[in-house]
Amino acid sequence: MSSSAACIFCKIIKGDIPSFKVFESDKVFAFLDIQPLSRGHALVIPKYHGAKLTDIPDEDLLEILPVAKKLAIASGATDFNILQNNGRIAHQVVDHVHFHMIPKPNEHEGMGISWPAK
Ligand code: D5M
Repeated sequence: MSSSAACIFCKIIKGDIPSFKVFESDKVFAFLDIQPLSRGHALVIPKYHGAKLTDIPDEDLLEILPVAKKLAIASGATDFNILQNNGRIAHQVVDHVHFHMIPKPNEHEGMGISWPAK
């Protein structure tokens, strides 16, 4: 799979930069966000380099979204955001396609997070 030497997420996939991995399959990797907006905030990425959503074939996108859903369930939050930024104006900072899964627990809800997601 193609990788970019300069890409921080490619380095995470290779294990050159540490991460808290929460899921991995042949094509998809997921890890906790280093600047979490809530407890359990995770990033789901393809295991090859593609900068934007438009660089990823549909069949690969079909593998990524179910992982975000799986992590949302594993987070224990019934409310959550799935967020995906493309380009600087849209607030993309890391140029490797990633889906944010951001749990939004309410005050009455425990967060029974169990990583890694099964
Ligand atoms: O979001 C990029 C996200 O990537 C942002 O929430 C921080 C996160 N990030 C950056 N470096 C790391 C490392 N090393 N580990 C985990 N998370 C990281 P964007 O949608 O591009 O604005």
